Amino acid sequence: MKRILVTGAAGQIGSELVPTLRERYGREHVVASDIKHGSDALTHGGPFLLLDCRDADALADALQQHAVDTIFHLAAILSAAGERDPRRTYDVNLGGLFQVLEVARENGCAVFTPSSIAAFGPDTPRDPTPQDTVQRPTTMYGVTKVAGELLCDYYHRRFGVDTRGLRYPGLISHVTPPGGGTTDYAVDIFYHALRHGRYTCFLAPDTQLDLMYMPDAIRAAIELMEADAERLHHRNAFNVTAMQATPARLAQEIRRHLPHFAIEYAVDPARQAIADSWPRRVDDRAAREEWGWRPEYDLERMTAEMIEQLSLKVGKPVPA
Ligand code: NAD
Ligand code: AKB
Repeated sequence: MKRILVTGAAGQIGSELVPTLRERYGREHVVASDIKHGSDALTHGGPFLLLDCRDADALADALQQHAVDTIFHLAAILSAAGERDPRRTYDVNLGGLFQVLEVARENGCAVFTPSSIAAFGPDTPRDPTPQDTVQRPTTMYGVTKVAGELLCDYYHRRFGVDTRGLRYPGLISHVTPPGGGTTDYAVDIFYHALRHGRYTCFLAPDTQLDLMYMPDAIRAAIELMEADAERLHHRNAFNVTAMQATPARLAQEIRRHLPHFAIEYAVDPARQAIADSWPRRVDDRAAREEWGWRPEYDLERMTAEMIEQLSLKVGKPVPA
């Protein structure tokens, strides 16, 4: 049975990953941690610690007290927030990962670390983006993601730490709002469609990016961590995707459910520049071949479920 520590557990991914892990491995076997309290379910549904991932002593205590053998390291600052405070982004994203890898090495833990489509840059082939290709990102977030992939490779090669990771695309979910990324529009659009019947998008209508619905993202992380290590060649940076969409295409899909939904555009040059430096579509064949990755949600299915779930949360759509 795995005993797990999740860092950054109160964020968009952690608030859904933790309940899934607790259901699978037992509630007492999954310790959620963050620098802030999350939902009641997260904080009271099993062990919870206030923990800064840069604090090596606190990390080591947590691993030893709870006999942890696996760390899901989610604590990070995302792309748009990262450009507002590059110094803190470097400190949390790389400083935190370094401490996590060190305590993992000392305590014999496996480590899951998400990378991102942000690990690519304007020199990368954009459609499709190969698994192994040029990585010269132009954001601090992207720089920390590439360096993080390399650090994880290093700890595996040099010290035998069982490090694994995915390059997630923009994630869409309805439990916890996203934490300051460039793909946040693809979540905001649903809240605004239901609450106000309209949305002003900060990316241009034809900006195509890879997206994924949260249940697929959670399943991918667990499947990768449970995969046969012998089969993993790209262990720390698997391209994964589920769908490609532009704001205009997503709006069109939402209109199938909410026919009066209107979208307008007020492009934010900073976030548009970030999106324009990322892939339009990644090639995820390595993940499919090495550990059997298959997404279950396409644009149509994800949109239907987001509207159904968010209607329960924010109320019925506004009348036309
Ligand atoms: P999020 O911003 O929603 O959550 C991150 C959490 O980390 C927050 O709850 C925050 O309080 C916590 N945190 C910040 N600094 C911390 C510190 N010093 N110590 C401990 N906790 C700290 O992010 P998320 O969307 O859940 O992302 C989790 C991981 O997945 C990150 O590595 C992110 O880069 C990656 N990722 C996310 C997406 C996405 O679309 N959500 C896409 C690609 C990759
Ligand atoms: C962001 O937009 O920063 C994240 C990501 C793709 O890493 N959603």
